Amino acid sequence: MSSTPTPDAPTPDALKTELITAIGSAGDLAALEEVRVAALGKKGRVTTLMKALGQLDPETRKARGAELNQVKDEVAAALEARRGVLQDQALAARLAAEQIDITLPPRPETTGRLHPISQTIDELTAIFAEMGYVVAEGPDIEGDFYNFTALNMPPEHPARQMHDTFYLPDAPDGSQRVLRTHTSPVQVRTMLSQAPPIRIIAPGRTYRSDYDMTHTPMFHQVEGLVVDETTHMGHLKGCLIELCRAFFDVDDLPVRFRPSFFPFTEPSAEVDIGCKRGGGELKLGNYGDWLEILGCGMVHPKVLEMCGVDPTRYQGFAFGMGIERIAMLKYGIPDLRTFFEADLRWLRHYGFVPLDMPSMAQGLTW
Ligand code: 2NM
Repeated sequence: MSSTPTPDAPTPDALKTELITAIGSAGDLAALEEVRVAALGKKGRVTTLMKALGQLDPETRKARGAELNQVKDEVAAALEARRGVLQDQALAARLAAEQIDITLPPRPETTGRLHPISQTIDELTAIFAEMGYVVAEGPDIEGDFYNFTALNMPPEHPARQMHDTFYLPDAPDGSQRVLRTHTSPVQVRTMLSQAPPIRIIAPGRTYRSDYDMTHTPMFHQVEGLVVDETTHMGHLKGCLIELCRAFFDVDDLPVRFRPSFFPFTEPSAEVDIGCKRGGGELKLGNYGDWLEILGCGMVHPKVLEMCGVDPTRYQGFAFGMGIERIAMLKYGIPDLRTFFEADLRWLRHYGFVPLDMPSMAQGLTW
C-alpha cells in the first residue's frame, strides 16, 4: 500500500529530491546548516513527517516509516558530503586570502630594536668569523670542575674567592653546581669533546655576586680559544690587535700588551688601547693615555692536560672580555645598569635596527 500525498505533504521521494537539490545549492556552511535544520531539525520537514507516523494505521505506518528512514539517511549522507566539499572550499579560500609571500623584503617600518648587547655580540661574531672562528655555547649552570678545577683553580684556590660565585644546591650526585662566573667552561667542554685544531669564541651570560656602579650580578663575556700544534703568542697578538682595530673601527688604534696573571694562562697579559680622557669625555686613538679592555694568555699546560689535550704536542691561546664595557665605550652608553632596566625609551635610543646584520663586508654598523 502506497502513501497518500496531500497538498502540503509531498511524497517522501519528492521531498528527498527537493532536499538534495537544496543541499547541492547551499553556497556555504551557514546555508547548509539552515538546510539541515529545515530538514532534520526538531521542527524539520522530515522530522515532522516522522512524528505524524503515529496517526497512521499500522500497515501504512510500517511502509511509510521505512521510506522516511531511507529519506532521512540519504539526506544526512548528502549533508555530510556537501559539508566536506564546503569545508575544503572554505579552507582553500582562507589559505589563498592569508597567503604570505616569503620572498618579500623585510618591512622597513619595523619599529623593534636590537639590544646593544646583542648588537655587540653580532659584531664580534662577524669579526671573529672572518678570522675563521666558530661560535660555541654551553650551559649557564655549570659544574665546579668546568668552572674552576679544569681551569687550574682547584678547591681552596684563592682565585675562587675573587669570583663572587653564586652557588646552587648540590647536583643529585653530590657535586657542586654554580652559575658560571665566566664563559671559560665552554672552552673546557670544547677541548674535552673535540680534537685540535680548535678555533672558537664563546659569547654569553655570566654571573657574579657583585652589584655597584660598575658591576651587575649578570653580565656578558666573549671569550676565545685557539689550540693547534704551532700556535704561539705572535698569533695571539696579531689576532687581538686586529680585533681591537676592527671593533672600534680605528685603523691605527694603539694596542699594548701588559704582563698580568691568570691561573689558567701562562704567560698572561692585559690589553690596553690608546685613548684620551678629559671633561668627562673619552676618545680612542693615539693620544698617549691607555684603557684596559681585555685579558689573554697562552693556555696553561695544566689546563690543556685537564681538558684532555696533550701539552707536549699542542699549545693554545685564550682571551676574554666584558661585552657591556666595550659596548659602553663604542656606543657612548654612560651607565652600566641601564642595560638591564628594560626601558623602551632607552632601547629606542641606544638600540639597533634588526636584520641589518653586521658583517665585515658591509661595515659593522649601519
Ligand atoms: C680571560 C683571560 C685569559 C681564558 C682561558 C681559557 C681556557 F679555557 F682556555 F683556559 N678560556 N678563557 C682566558 C684567558 C680568559 O678572560 C679575561
